[in-house]
Amino acid sequence: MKDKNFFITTPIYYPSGEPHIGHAYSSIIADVFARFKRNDGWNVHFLTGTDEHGLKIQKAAEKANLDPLTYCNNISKVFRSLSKKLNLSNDDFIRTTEKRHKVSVNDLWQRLLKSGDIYLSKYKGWYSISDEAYYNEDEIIEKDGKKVSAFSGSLVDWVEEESFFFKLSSWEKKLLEFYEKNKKFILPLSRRNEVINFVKNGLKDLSVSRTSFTWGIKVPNSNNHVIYVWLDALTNYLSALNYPNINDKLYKNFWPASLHVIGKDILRFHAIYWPAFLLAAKIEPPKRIFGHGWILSGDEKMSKSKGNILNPIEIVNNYGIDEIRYYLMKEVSHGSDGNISLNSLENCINSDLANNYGNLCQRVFAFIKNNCSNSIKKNTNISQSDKKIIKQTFDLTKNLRNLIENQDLNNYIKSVINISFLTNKYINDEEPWKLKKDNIKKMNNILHLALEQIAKISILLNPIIPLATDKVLEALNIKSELRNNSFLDGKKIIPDKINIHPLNILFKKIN
Ligand code: ME8
Repeated sequence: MKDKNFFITTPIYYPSGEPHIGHAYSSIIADVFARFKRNDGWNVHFLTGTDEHGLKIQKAAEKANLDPLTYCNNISKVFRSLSKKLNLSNDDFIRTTEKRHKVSVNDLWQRLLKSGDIYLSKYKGWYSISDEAYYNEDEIIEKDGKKVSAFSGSLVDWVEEESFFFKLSSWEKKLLEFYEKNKKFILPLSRRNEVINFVKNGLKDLSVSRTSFTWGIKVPNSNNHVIYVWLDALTNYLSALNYPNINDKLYKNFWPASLHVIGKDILRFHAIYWPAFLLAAKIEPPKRIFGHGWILSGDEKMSKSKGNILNPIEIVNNYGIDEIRYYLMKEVSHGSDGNISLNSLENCINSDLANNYGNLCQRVFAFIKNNCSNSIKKNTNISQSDKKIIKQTFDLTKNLRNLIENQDLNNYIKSVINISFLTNKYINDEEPWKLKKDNIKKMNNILHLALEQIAKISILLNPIIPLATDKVLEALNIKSELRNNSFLDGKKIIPDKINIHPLNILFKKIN
């Protein structure tokens, strides 16, 4: 069933230095969507990888005194191990130095040549090695006597060289029609407007090959040109599905991609160049580009060149992976930029994870262990306050799929953590500990409902904090194949009589 297939990607990372928290942020967002979709019964293919060609990498290799491939072999491994450290559930990790990728880029190039969209000329203009991007004259400013991109602040060099060009200018109208027809191709909407305005201002043809260095995929039938690293890199999304073999199962099931998660700094490449290349090659463009904001340190984007990097591995080692995943997904507003700090990370762990969700699980499991020998049986009488919390939970869950559909993770998490808050309040109000002597039936009902609530919250938080929620679902004796979102369609999760296992502390409070 083609409709139930979901292909989601992260950007492929430049292995030009150590990974930082911005990389982790892009990856975790994509991982949360991948996990939610799996829990929602979709056949998911989740891709990440490394972007290994171009001048930026060639220079980084020279600096490290290594040939580019050895250099990339080393650093690509670091990114691969980061994906483990972040508990990413990726199905594949692609490297642009792999053969499957080169075959794919070659084929795309030939198609663009055949369709008449590529011609040979000369490039004269600005280029930023750090962004691997060409900039127009009106996008350049002077800072401390140096020419930099007004957009990114990166240094630019003047370049004059023979180059193949892609006829981007001829795709202007068709791109605008495409955006109009696919209103949610770019989210959030502020980014969509940004892109549309840029295109309306006029597109120039794009230089898609370089001759002043060699580290890249060679232009077919040309000795001295290598393919522009962005045309090369974007194609990874096709290579991983075994394009150009369009009869391959992966390609058939998963192209067009459902969602490319990217940072706003690489929006132009994904939302303008990529659909233009694909339309020209007569390949269907992806369905959605989601451009998240930047993680800031002070007021600046965190990046290697600015030297203000938080190391994700250190943070994971100090605080735990679920903790950092939850914090980044809840507190950094996904559409806009967000400041992060260890102080607000600690506050978030304490208030939401330790005091709210963690406490809810702990108190209910401990009470059932101490008073009911780990076993609870529901009976039919249901009280007004039971009805109330069931209704509140239903109201908070009915829009969750829609929030995920629109990449609104912040509000998704707020709704789910609110259910946990309301469940804690329900227990406080119902005071099951007072019913131990006289009304064991009612006490059992309250605890049963509390467990059902915990199961729901745990399944809904599972994409964000997989380790902790798996422990809870395990302790609830819920088989892994039943840990899915079908309760959103009205299915019950736990049986009327349930035996549970003791649960250890999930989140330690930070003092
Ligand atoms: O752009 N805050 O790779 P990259 C949030 N190779 N996100 C950030 C960030 C920050 N401070 N810093 C970086 C590339 N990112 C290309 C991608 S895809 C065909 C090629 C995000 O390693 C950035 O926005 O420079 C991007 O989404 C990702 O990290 C990879 O950045």
